[in-house]
Formats: sequence, structure tokens, C-alpha cells
Amino acid sequence: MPDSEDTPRVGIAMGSESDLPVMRNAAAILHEFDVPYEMRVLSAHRTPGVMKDYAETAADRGVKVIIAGAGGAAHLPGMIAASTPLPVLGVPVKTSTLNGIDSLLSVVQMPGGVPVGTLAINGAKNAALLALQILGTHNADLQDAVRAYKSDLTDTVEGMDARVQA
Ligand code: RP5
Repeated sequence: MPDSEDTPRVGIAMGSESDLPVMRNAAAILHEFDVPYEMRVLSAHRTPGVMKDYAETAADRGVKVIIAGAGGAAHLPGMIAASTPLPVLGVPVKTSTLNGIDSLLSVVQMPGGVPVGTLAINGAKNAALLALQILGTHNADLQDAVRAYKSDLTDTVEGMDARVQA
């Protein structure tokens, strides 16, 4: 299994390039934490063979967590989860017709035995943070960085509180 510091540890998959404005929020967080990732457009419906091959080979390529985002009949996270032992985090992408409720229900309602950890609609940022927290269970430096990130959040909200009270 590849094990250099450049080996992508997180795979970001999306069903269409139209998902990129949402899914690049995941990439931004991974970049901020200096965690190598790879990003692919893989469609459960339009490139099923490529998607399956990606999912089946990800673990052997050194990927530890997959973030998959799709909209509408959003089967990509579930179909990837069906083909890999890696944890899959699903991001339901907001749609123009049903506001992403269709995506959310498609991603979250997995059958027993094939879990997808489902984030909020357009929740790509939190998907990346959760991926970092998963990686952090085996990486003390990364866990410390997540701790510092949360501490910054606390400082930010305490600042808000101070301003509102002033
Ligand atoms: C899904 O269909 C994609 O994930 C995307 O959210 C949606 C629409 O895709 P495009 O028609 O924009 O390619 O498979």
C-alpha cells in the first residue's frame, strides 16, 4: 500500500462537475489542514464501472476515508459504500427542484449493513472535518490541529458574546 506523505488520504467524489461549488468546501478544509486528498467526478448512473473501480481500489491506494457528494437521485455515496470497506461520508447536494430533500433522503436511507455517514444538505465542510477527526484517531498531530480548530471556534463565539453584551 502506498505510504508517502503525498499519498491521498481522503477521496472526494462527486456525481457531476455541477457539484463542485459545494464539494470544493471539503477540499478547502483538507487543504487548510495539509491533508492530501484526491478529487474525482464519478457518477453512479453515468459511469458506474469507473465508480465501482474507484471504490474497490481506494483502500489499497492508501485512501482512508471517502467523502461522496451527489444531488437528486443521489446514489453515489451508497454505491461507493457498497464497494469499499472504508468509511464513506455522504453529502446531499442541494437541488433546484426539491431543495436537496431528494438528495438527503437518497443518501441517508441506507439499508442495514451498508452505512453512509450522512452530513447536512451541502455539508461538505463538516464532511471534511469529520474525515479529519477520523484520521486523527491514528494521527496525534492531526488530532491536535482539530483541537486547535475547535478552540478557535470557541474564541470566535466568545467574541460574539462579548460584543452582544457590550
Ligand atoms: C447527480 O445529478 C449529480 O450529483 C448532480 O448533483 C445532479 C445533476 O447533475 P448534472 O445534470 O448537473 O450533471 O448525479
